[in-house]
Amino acid sequence: MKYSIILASFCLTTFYFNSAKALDAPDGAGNYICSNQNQALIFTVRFNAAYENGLIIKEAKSRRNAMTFNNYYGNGASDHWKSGAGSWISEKNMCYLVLGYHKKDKFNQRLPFKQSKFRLLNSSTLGFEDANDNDYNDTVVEFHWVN
Ligand SMILES: [Ca+2]
Ligand SMILES: [Ca+2]
Repeated sequence: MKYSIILASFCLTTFYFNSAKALDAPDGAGNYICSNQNQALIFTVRFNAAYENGLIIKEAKSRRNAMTFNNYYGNGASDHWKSGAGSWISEKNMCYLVLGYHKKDKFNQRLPFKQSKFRLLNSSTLGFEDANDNDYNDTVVEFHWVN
């Protein structure tokens, strides 16, 4: 009994630290970004990819999809997606996770999405990679705080 409690707290602690690591940097250096009491965030998404790319902005706490973008929106991508390249303004006082996905093809309902690697290109730009050339420009999202 004692051991299972110790094991459970160990697992929870490990999980906490792993999640905390993934949710790096409250100042926006990472894919975890918060608006604040006075300022919303504006996200501007562009694509430079032949493969199907999707970008999902999730509310960090609820994991609810707040906004989704797809480079084949209106051109074959399923209508779960809300937009092609473009901008979206967040709520205030909310934290978001920005996640990129891609398929190894143009839109193709039979292929699964894979999560894309990302890199902070500068202090306000995240780039995602859908292949091996490591240009990290396949999906690019800029974010700024706005009043
Ligand atoms: Ca690339
Ligand atoms: Ca590219």
